[in-house]
Formats: sequence, structure tokens, C-alpha cells
Amino acid sequence: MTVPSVLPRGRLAVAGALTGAAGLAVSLAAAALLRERLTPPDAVAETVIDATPGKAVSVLVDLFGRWDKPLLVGGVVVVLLLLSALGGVLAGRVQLRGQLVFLAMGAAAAAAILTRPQWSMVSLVPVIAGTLTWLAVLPFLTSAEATGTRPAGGDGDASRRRFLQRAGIVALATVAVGVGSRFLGRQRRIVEDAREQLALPATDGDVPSGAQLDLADLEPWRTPNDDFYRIDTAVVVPAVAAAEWRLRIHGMVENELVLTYQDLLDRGLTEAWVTLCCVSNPVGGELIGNAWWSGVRVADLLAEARPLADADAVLQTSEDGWTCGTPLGALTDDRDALLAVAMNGEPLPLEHGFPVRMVVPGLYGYVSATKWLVDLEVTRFDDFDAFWTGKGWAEEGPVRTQSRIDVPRSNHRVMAGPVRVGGVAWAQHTGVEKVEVRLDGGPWTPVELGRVPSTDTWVQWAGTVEADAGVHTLAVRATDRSGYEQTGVKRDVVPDGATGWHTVEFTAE
Ligand SMILES: Nc1nc2c(c(=O)[nH]1)N[C@H]1C(S)=C(S)[C@@H](COP(=O)(O)O)O[C@H]1N2
Ligand SMILES: [Mo]
Repeated sequence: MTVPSVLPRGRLAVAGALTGAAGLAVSLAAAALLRERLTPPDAVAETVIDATPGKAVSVLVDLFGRWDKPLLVGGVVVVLLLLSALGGVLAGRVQLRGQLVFLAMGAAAAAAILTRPQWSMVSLVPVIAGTLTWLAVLPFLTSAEATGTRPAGGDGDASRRRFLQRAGIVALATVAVGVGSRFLGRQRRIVEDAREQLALPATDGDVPSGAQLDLADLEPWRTPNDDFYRIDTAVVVPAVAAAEWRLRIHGMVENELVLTYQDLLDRGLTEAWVTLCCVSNPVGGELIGNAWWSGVRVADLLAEARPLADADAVLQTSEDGWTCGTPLGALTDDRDALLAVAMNGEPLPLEHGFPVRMVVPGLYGYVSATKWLVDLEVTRFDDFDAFWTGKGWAEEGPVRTQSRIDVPRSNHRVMAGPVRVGGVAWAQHTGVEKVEVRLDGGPWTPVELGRVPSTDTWVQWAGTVEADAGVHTLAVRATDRSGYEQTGVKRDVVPDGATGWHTVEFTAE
């Protein structure tokens, strides 16, 4: 039986994809062995995130939520396998052409790694190992001898057998290396274990009496760590050991400082309730949480460093290279801007910035709340672009006064008559003065507010509206202690936070 001419092409595509997978597995194993935070596909994915315009990022995050990063890395791998298949087909005609496809992929991955912060020559080793694997495996699977493309020797069956043998060897080796690399990547577990052993002088923070109102289905006033929203650009969470962590405070200062974790603890912990909010939180959204933070006051550390008189900003950098710029004033006034080591009485979870992150009451996270913080440079706003401000977000990000309805939820059904309603309102570091609700465009009526320990947290509100049978619209607005009454004008989250009243429709019956 003769081999149809499409079969070699199909074989070549499979051979190329297998070659791609083999090099990928070797590069993953090398990255794990070297304890690199990012594998080559992770580095490509992070580079894509950095290069994506800000508006597109927020649309994609809305669309995919927590799946955005796994989907992106998966997409990178799919593209890699497709290009590899192409490389296999080309190699079947002229080996060099196929090799060029793999060399180009290796070069692209290397370029992505060079755009990552904190790269070293070692960071390139996984890509080099993967590329060398590609160059070795490609002829093994795609040479004329391997595929029987030019049936100089042997009939179709023999050549098919030979190809299947070779493909099988490569597939088995790939799976073995891939599985093996899972056992090599221990950095995160080492850091997790050491974190478990930490005994910090941090307390759990009792929820102040009167803060939690008695209304079923309100979000809890204290957000548990596991439920706290998470926003960051890291494809792989940095795993930084507390013992190895250093913070450098430098730039326009008279006294440069380098601090260890123990240096921080030795200065004594300040603890406070602070509500953290994301600028990308839409009206009525969930990108906000309230926690008890334990940390060292940034103002005290900056006082030791002695900023120069004409500095007006602090450029913060994280282990994964993310940056933000914070007004120096917000870090040196009397508010509790903290270098936090604990969240709700526990060492920071890795996802929330272990070992040290910043929290600044009154500012959105994108200009203040750096996780995995490693560097503070005292500087001037004129002299830098930070991650999000480089993508069209405002340079300064004071939190906008906002309010949200949690009860009833949109489209819920309730009993006609007096209906209990409730939610939260926030105006961090200004304080909420008053919250009002409005049913079906009627008059605004004030509701009850929970008691809060400071102006830096959200406040729960609850009230009762009279609703007869039918569909109703409930709106909420807050007035803060500066006298500002929350505007009903709807504006998008870009450039400095959404505005508008949160409104829900519900049915009474
Ligand atoms: N290293 C790093 N820190 C970061 C970010 C980031 O992308 N990388 N995102 C910031 C943003 S936009 C917000 S809203 C907060 C969110 O903190 P959380 O994930 O602990 O809720 O972290 C801030 N700190
Ligand atoms: Mo954010």
C-alpha cells in the first residue's frame, strides 16, 4: 500500500508539536531546578500583560476574572505548539527552515525574559536548554529517515512503525521530564512552610462592637483573607522568604536605609483597620475589602531616611517589578500608612504580598498598596512613570466616596411591605457622614450607620423601605465628612475611579 501524500505532512506536524512539547518540558524542568519564578511561557505571558493597553486589561479582567492568567499562559502554550507544528512541516522539506522557526521562538522567549525585572544570566538557562532540545529532537522526528517522506528505503508500514517508535520515545521522555519538574519546583512550598512557622507579635483585631449590623446577607465587616479580592499583574506569585527579604529606601534622602524583616519587627508593630479598594472597582463591585493590618508606620521609616525638601513622591517597586508612585505627603502625615506584615492576625498570605506589602488609608491600591515590596525610592512625580499611570490611569488616586447595596441583591424577590435593605459605604480617610436610599425615584431618606473605629474603614448601613407588590428600583448614595455628596453622574473606572449611584431592581410580592 502506498502512503498518501497528506500523511507525511500530518506526521510532520505531529513531529513538530512533539518537538515543541519536549523543549517546553525541558525548559520547565530547568526553571524549577534553578528556582526561577517564571517559566519561559510565564515570562512571555507577563510581557504580554505589560504590553497590553490599560483599557484592554480591565475589559479582559472583567471578562475572565481570576482565570485571566491561566488562560493567557495556556494561550502562549497553544501558540507555541501550533508554531512547532509549522516548524515540523517546514523541517520535513528543508531542515534549516524548521530549525529557524524554533530558533525564532527561543529568541522571542529570551527577549521576553530580558524585559522582566531582576533577570540574570541564569534566567536564560531554561530557554537555552529548551531551544537546544528543540534542535536535537527536530531531526530525530522529521528527517526523511524518520518520517519516510522520501521512501528510499522501506515500505509505508515500516516507515510508519519507525516514526511511531521515535514519536513514542519523545512523548514518554517529555511526560517524564514534565512530571519530574513538578517535584523540583519547591520554592513556593519552602516559603509557605517558613511562613507557617512565623510567630509574629500581631493580634487578631476584634471587630469593634456596632460595626457589624444585624442584617442577614450583608458582607461581613471584616473580610476574611480567603475572600479578600486579589488584583496583580504577576503570572506567578513571587515566593520571597522572609529571611531573605530586604527593603531599600533610597533616592532623594539624606540617609539611605536597607532593612531586613527582623529590622522591621524590631521597630514594633502598629495595627489598624483599613479598607483597601481597587480603582477598577465598578459601581456596586466587589473589588474592596476590609482587614486588620499589622505593620510598621512608613512615616517613621521615612523620618529615619530624611527625605529632601523638594521630593514629592515615593516610587515603590515589588519583587516582580510592578511599580507605583505614592504622594510623599500621604506617607508622612498622621495616617497609618503601613508596611504590613500581617493581615487579620496572620502573616500576609503569599497572594496578598508576603512578606511585606504597603497599605495606605485613602488611596486606591494601584498608587499605594504594593505587594512583595522590595524598594522605595524617594523622588519626584515628574521623574517617572509607574505601571498603571503609564497606561492612562491618573497619577494620584484618592479613593472616591462610594456606596453599595448588598441587600436585596439585584433581581431578588422579597415580601411586600416593609423591606430591610443594607450595604456598605466608604470614604477612606475622610469618613462617611450620611447614607441615603431612594425607592423608585422618591425622596432620599437617611439610613442607620454602623459604628466604625476610624475614618479609614468602610461602614455598614441598613434601613427599611415600604414596597408594595411589584418591581422596584433602589438607589443609594453617601455623603462624606468633607460635605461631598456622591454624584449620580456615571463615569467609567478609567482614569481615576468609577462614579454613579449603585442601583438594584427587586420584586416585592
Ligand atoms: N506587586 C504588585 N502589587 C500590587 C499590584 C500588582 O499588580 N503588583 N496591584 C495593586 C492593585 S491595583 C491593588 S487594587 C492592590 C490589591 O491588593 P490585594 O490583591 O491584596 O487585594 O494591590 C496593589 N499592589
Ligand atoms: Mo487596583
